[in-house]
Amino acid sequence: MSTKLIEGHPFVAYHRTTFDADTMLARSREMFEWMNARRTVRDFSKKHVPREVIENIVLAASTAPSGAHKQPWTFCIIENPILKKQIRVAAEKEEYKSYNGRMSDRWLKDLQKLQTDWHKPFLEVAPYLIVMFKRVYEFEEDGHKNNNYYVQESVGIAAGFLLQAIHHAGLVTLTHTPSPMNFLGDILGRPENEKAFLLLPVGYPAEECWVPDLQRKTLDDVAVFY
Ligand code: IYR
Repeated sequence: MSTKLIEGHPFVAYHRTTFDADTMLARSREMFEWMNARRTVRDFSKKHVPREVIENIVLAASTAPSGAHKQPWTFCIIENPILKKQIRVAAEKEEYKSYNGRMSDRWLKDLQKLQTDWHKPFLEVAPYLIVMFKRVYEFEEDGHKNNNYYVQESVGIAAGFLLQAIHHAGLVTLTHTPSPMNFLGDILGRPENEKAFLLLPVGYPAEECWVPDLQRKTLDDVAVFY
């Protein structure tokens, strides 16, 4: 591997496999079709998933680009049924308040097609919960705080990578956002520089698994070519 120093900083030569136009066309189409088959799932099986699969999925997510390569994220992986129960109870408490007063009528109406409510049984059924925390700042060795850069963007991209890795493994997930989410940091004993970002149950779909019949926007709906 060839390396060199630029202004004293190590660089490595980067070589990427490239493809001819036909191969690219086929690969890009296959990738789209594969991603288009992903659905958000709320009906999970209890079936065990090997821990190493989850480790690989998290490693894949952590390859996401991030501001100044700070990788400002922590993934908490919860298998312990007592913790899962605590998380379910706390999430349902917040969600109950959201569905019964905090969310607007328009919002509740928009959610009717998804048929969600404050009950969150999947938080105990799925074999794993992954909680993504964003690391708003880091504690330096001398104890002072340094903000990370583009934290929201970086963690959002890592979440996308995580979803893709979960889907690629043949598993399913849900981007669950109980609101407010502070209870997750409390239950998991996270440090004050970490704020909960997403809660994802991960596992196999239940044998009987239903998802809403949603259509995705077309290319014309979402893209403008200049
Ligand atoms: N966080 C709530 C409500 C909810 C909000 C949106 I926007 C959704 O797309 C789905 C659900 C819940 O998880 O039920």
